[in-house]
Amino acid sequence: MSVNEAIEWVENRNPGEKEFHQAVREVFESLEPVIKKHPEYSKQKILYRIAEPERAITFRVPWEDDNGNVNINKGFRVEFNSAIGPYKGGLRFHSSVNMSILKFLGFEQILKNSLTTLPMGGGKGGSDFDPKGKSDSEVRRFCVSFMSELFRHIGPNTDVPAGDIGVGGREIGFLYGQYKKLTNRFESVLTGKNFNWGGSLIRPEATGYGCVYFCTEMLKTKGDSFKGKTVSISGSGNVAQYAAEKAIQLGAKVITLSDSDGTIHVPSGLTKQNWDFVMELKNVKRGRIEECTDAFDCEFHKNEKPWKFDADIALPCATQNEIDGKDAKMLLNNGCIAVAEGANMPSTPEAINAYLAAKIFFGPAKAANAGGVATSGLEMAQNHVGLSWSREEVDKQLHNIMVNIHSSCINASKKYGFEGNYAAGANIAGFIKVADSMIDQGIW
Ligand code: NDP
Ligand code: 2IT
Repeated sequence: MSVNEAIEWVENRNPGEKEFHQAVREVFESLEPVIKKHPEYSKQKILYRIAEPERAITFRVPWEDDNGNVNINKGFRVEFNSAIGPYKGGLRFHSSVNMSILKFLGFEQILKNSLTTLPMGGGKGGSDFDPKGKSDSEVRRFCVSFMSELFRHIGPNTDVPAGDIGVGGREIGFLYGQYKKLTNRFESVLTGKNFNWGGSLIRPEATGYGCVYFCTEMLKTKGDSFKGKTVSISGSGNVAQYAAEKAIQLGAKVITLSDSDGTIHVPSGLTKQNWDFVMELKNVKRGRIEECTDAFDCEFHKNEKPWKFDADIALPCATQNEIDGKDAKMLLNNGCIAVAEGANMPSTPEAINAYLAAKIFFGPAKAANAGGVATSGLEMAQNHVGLSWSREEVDKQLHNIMVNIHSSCINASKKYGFEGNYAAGANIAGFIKVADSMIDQGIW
C-alpha cells in the first residue's frame, strides 16, 4: 500500500468533498516514513480504515421562527473513530456546514485528541443553521429540535459533543436542557457547560490560551517570547478573544481582530478596555466588529483579512483556508516569524509550504488548538469524580498538556526525518497511538 494509493482511494470514494480531501492529503503525505517503518499498518489497511467514519448520521431539524414560519435545516453527527475513547468533538452551526466540512473536522479531531494524551476518540457535528440575526427564542427552538434527534446517538461513554463556530455557552445550555428532559439523566454528555451546572473553569479560555502557550513553547526554542511582539489575530469569537487576552497579558501588542465583514486594525495595540468592549459586543450584544470604530481608535477594513498588516506573529482564529498562498507571502514579506493556528485548517497547503520554505515557526491546528478539547477532557474528568477544580489547577493542567504536545511534535518530527516541521510531527505522533490501538482491537 502506498500513501498515494490511499489518498486516491479516499478521494474517489468521497467525491466532491474538497475540505475532507485536503485534510486527509495533508496528514497522509507526512505519514510516508511511518508506513515504511511499520508494515503492519499497510497489512491492516489502517490508512483506509481511519479515513472512513465509523458512523455518520444526518437528520432533519425543523423549527419555528418568531413569525410562525417553519424552517428546515440539516443536522449531522460524524462519529469518526473510537479507538482511544468515546467520540469527542464540537458542534458547528454555520450556513456553510456540510458533510465535507464535518468530515475534515472529525478527521483532524481524531489526531488532535490523541495528541492531548486524554482518552477521547474523534467526532464532529453540527448544522447549516446560521445563528446570526436569530433571536434567543429562535436559537432555543432550533437547539431543542436538534437535540430531539441527537440525544439517541450520544452519551457520556459514547459521544460527547461541545461547541465550535456558532455554538457557545448559550447553545450548550439549550442543548443540555433538552437532553436532560428526554433522558432524565444529569450526566457528562456535553462539554463547555456553564460552571454552575458542571462546566469547567478555564474551558472558555482554553483554546485561545492553549494556542498562545503552544506558540510560546515554539518561540522558547530560540530564546524568544511574546513580549514586545506585534500579533495579528483573525476572528473575534471564542478562540480569538482569549488568544488576544493571553497575548496581551504576555506583553504583546494585538493589532487586529476580524469577522466575516472585515478587519479592525489597531496600530497601537488593543488595550484591556478595548478588549472588554469586544467581549461585550460579541458575547452579549452579538454585534459586528465594525462597531469598534464607534468605541475606540481603530480603522475598519471592509472585506479585508488581517494578513496585510505588519506583524511578528499571526494567530488565525476564524475558519478554514483563511490564509492562502498569497496571504502567507504577505505575512512573510512583512516579517512574520511564527504562525500558530487557533482555527482548524486555517492555512491552505500553499500557505503551509510557504511557511516551511521560509523556516518560520508553524504550529499546526491539531497541536496548537488542542487546548480546547483537552480542557473538555478535563471537564469530563471533573464530572466523573464529581468535583470542580480551581482556575489555577485547570490552567496548570492545560499548560502542561500544551508543553507536552509541543515536545511530542518535536520528538516525532526528529524520529521520522522531519526536523523543524511541527505539522509532520503532530500528524505522526497523533496517528501512531490511534493506529496501534486500532490494531490491538482487531478488525472493525
Ligand atoms: P465563534 O463562532 O466563537 O467565532 C468564529 C469567528 O470566526 C467569528 O468572528 C466569525 O465571524 C469568524 N468566522 C467564522 N466563519 C467565517 C468565515 N467563513 N469567514 C470569515 N470569518 C469567519 O467560533 P470559535 O471561536 O469557537 O471557532 C473559531 C475557530 O476555532 C474554528 O475554526 C473552530 O473550528 C476552531 N476551534 C474552536 C475551538 C473551541 O473550543 N471553540 C477549539 C478548537 C478549534 P462572523 O461572526 O462574522 O461569522
Ligand atoms: O475543534 C475543536 O477541537 C473543538 N471545537 C473543541 C471540541 C471539544 O470537544 O471541546
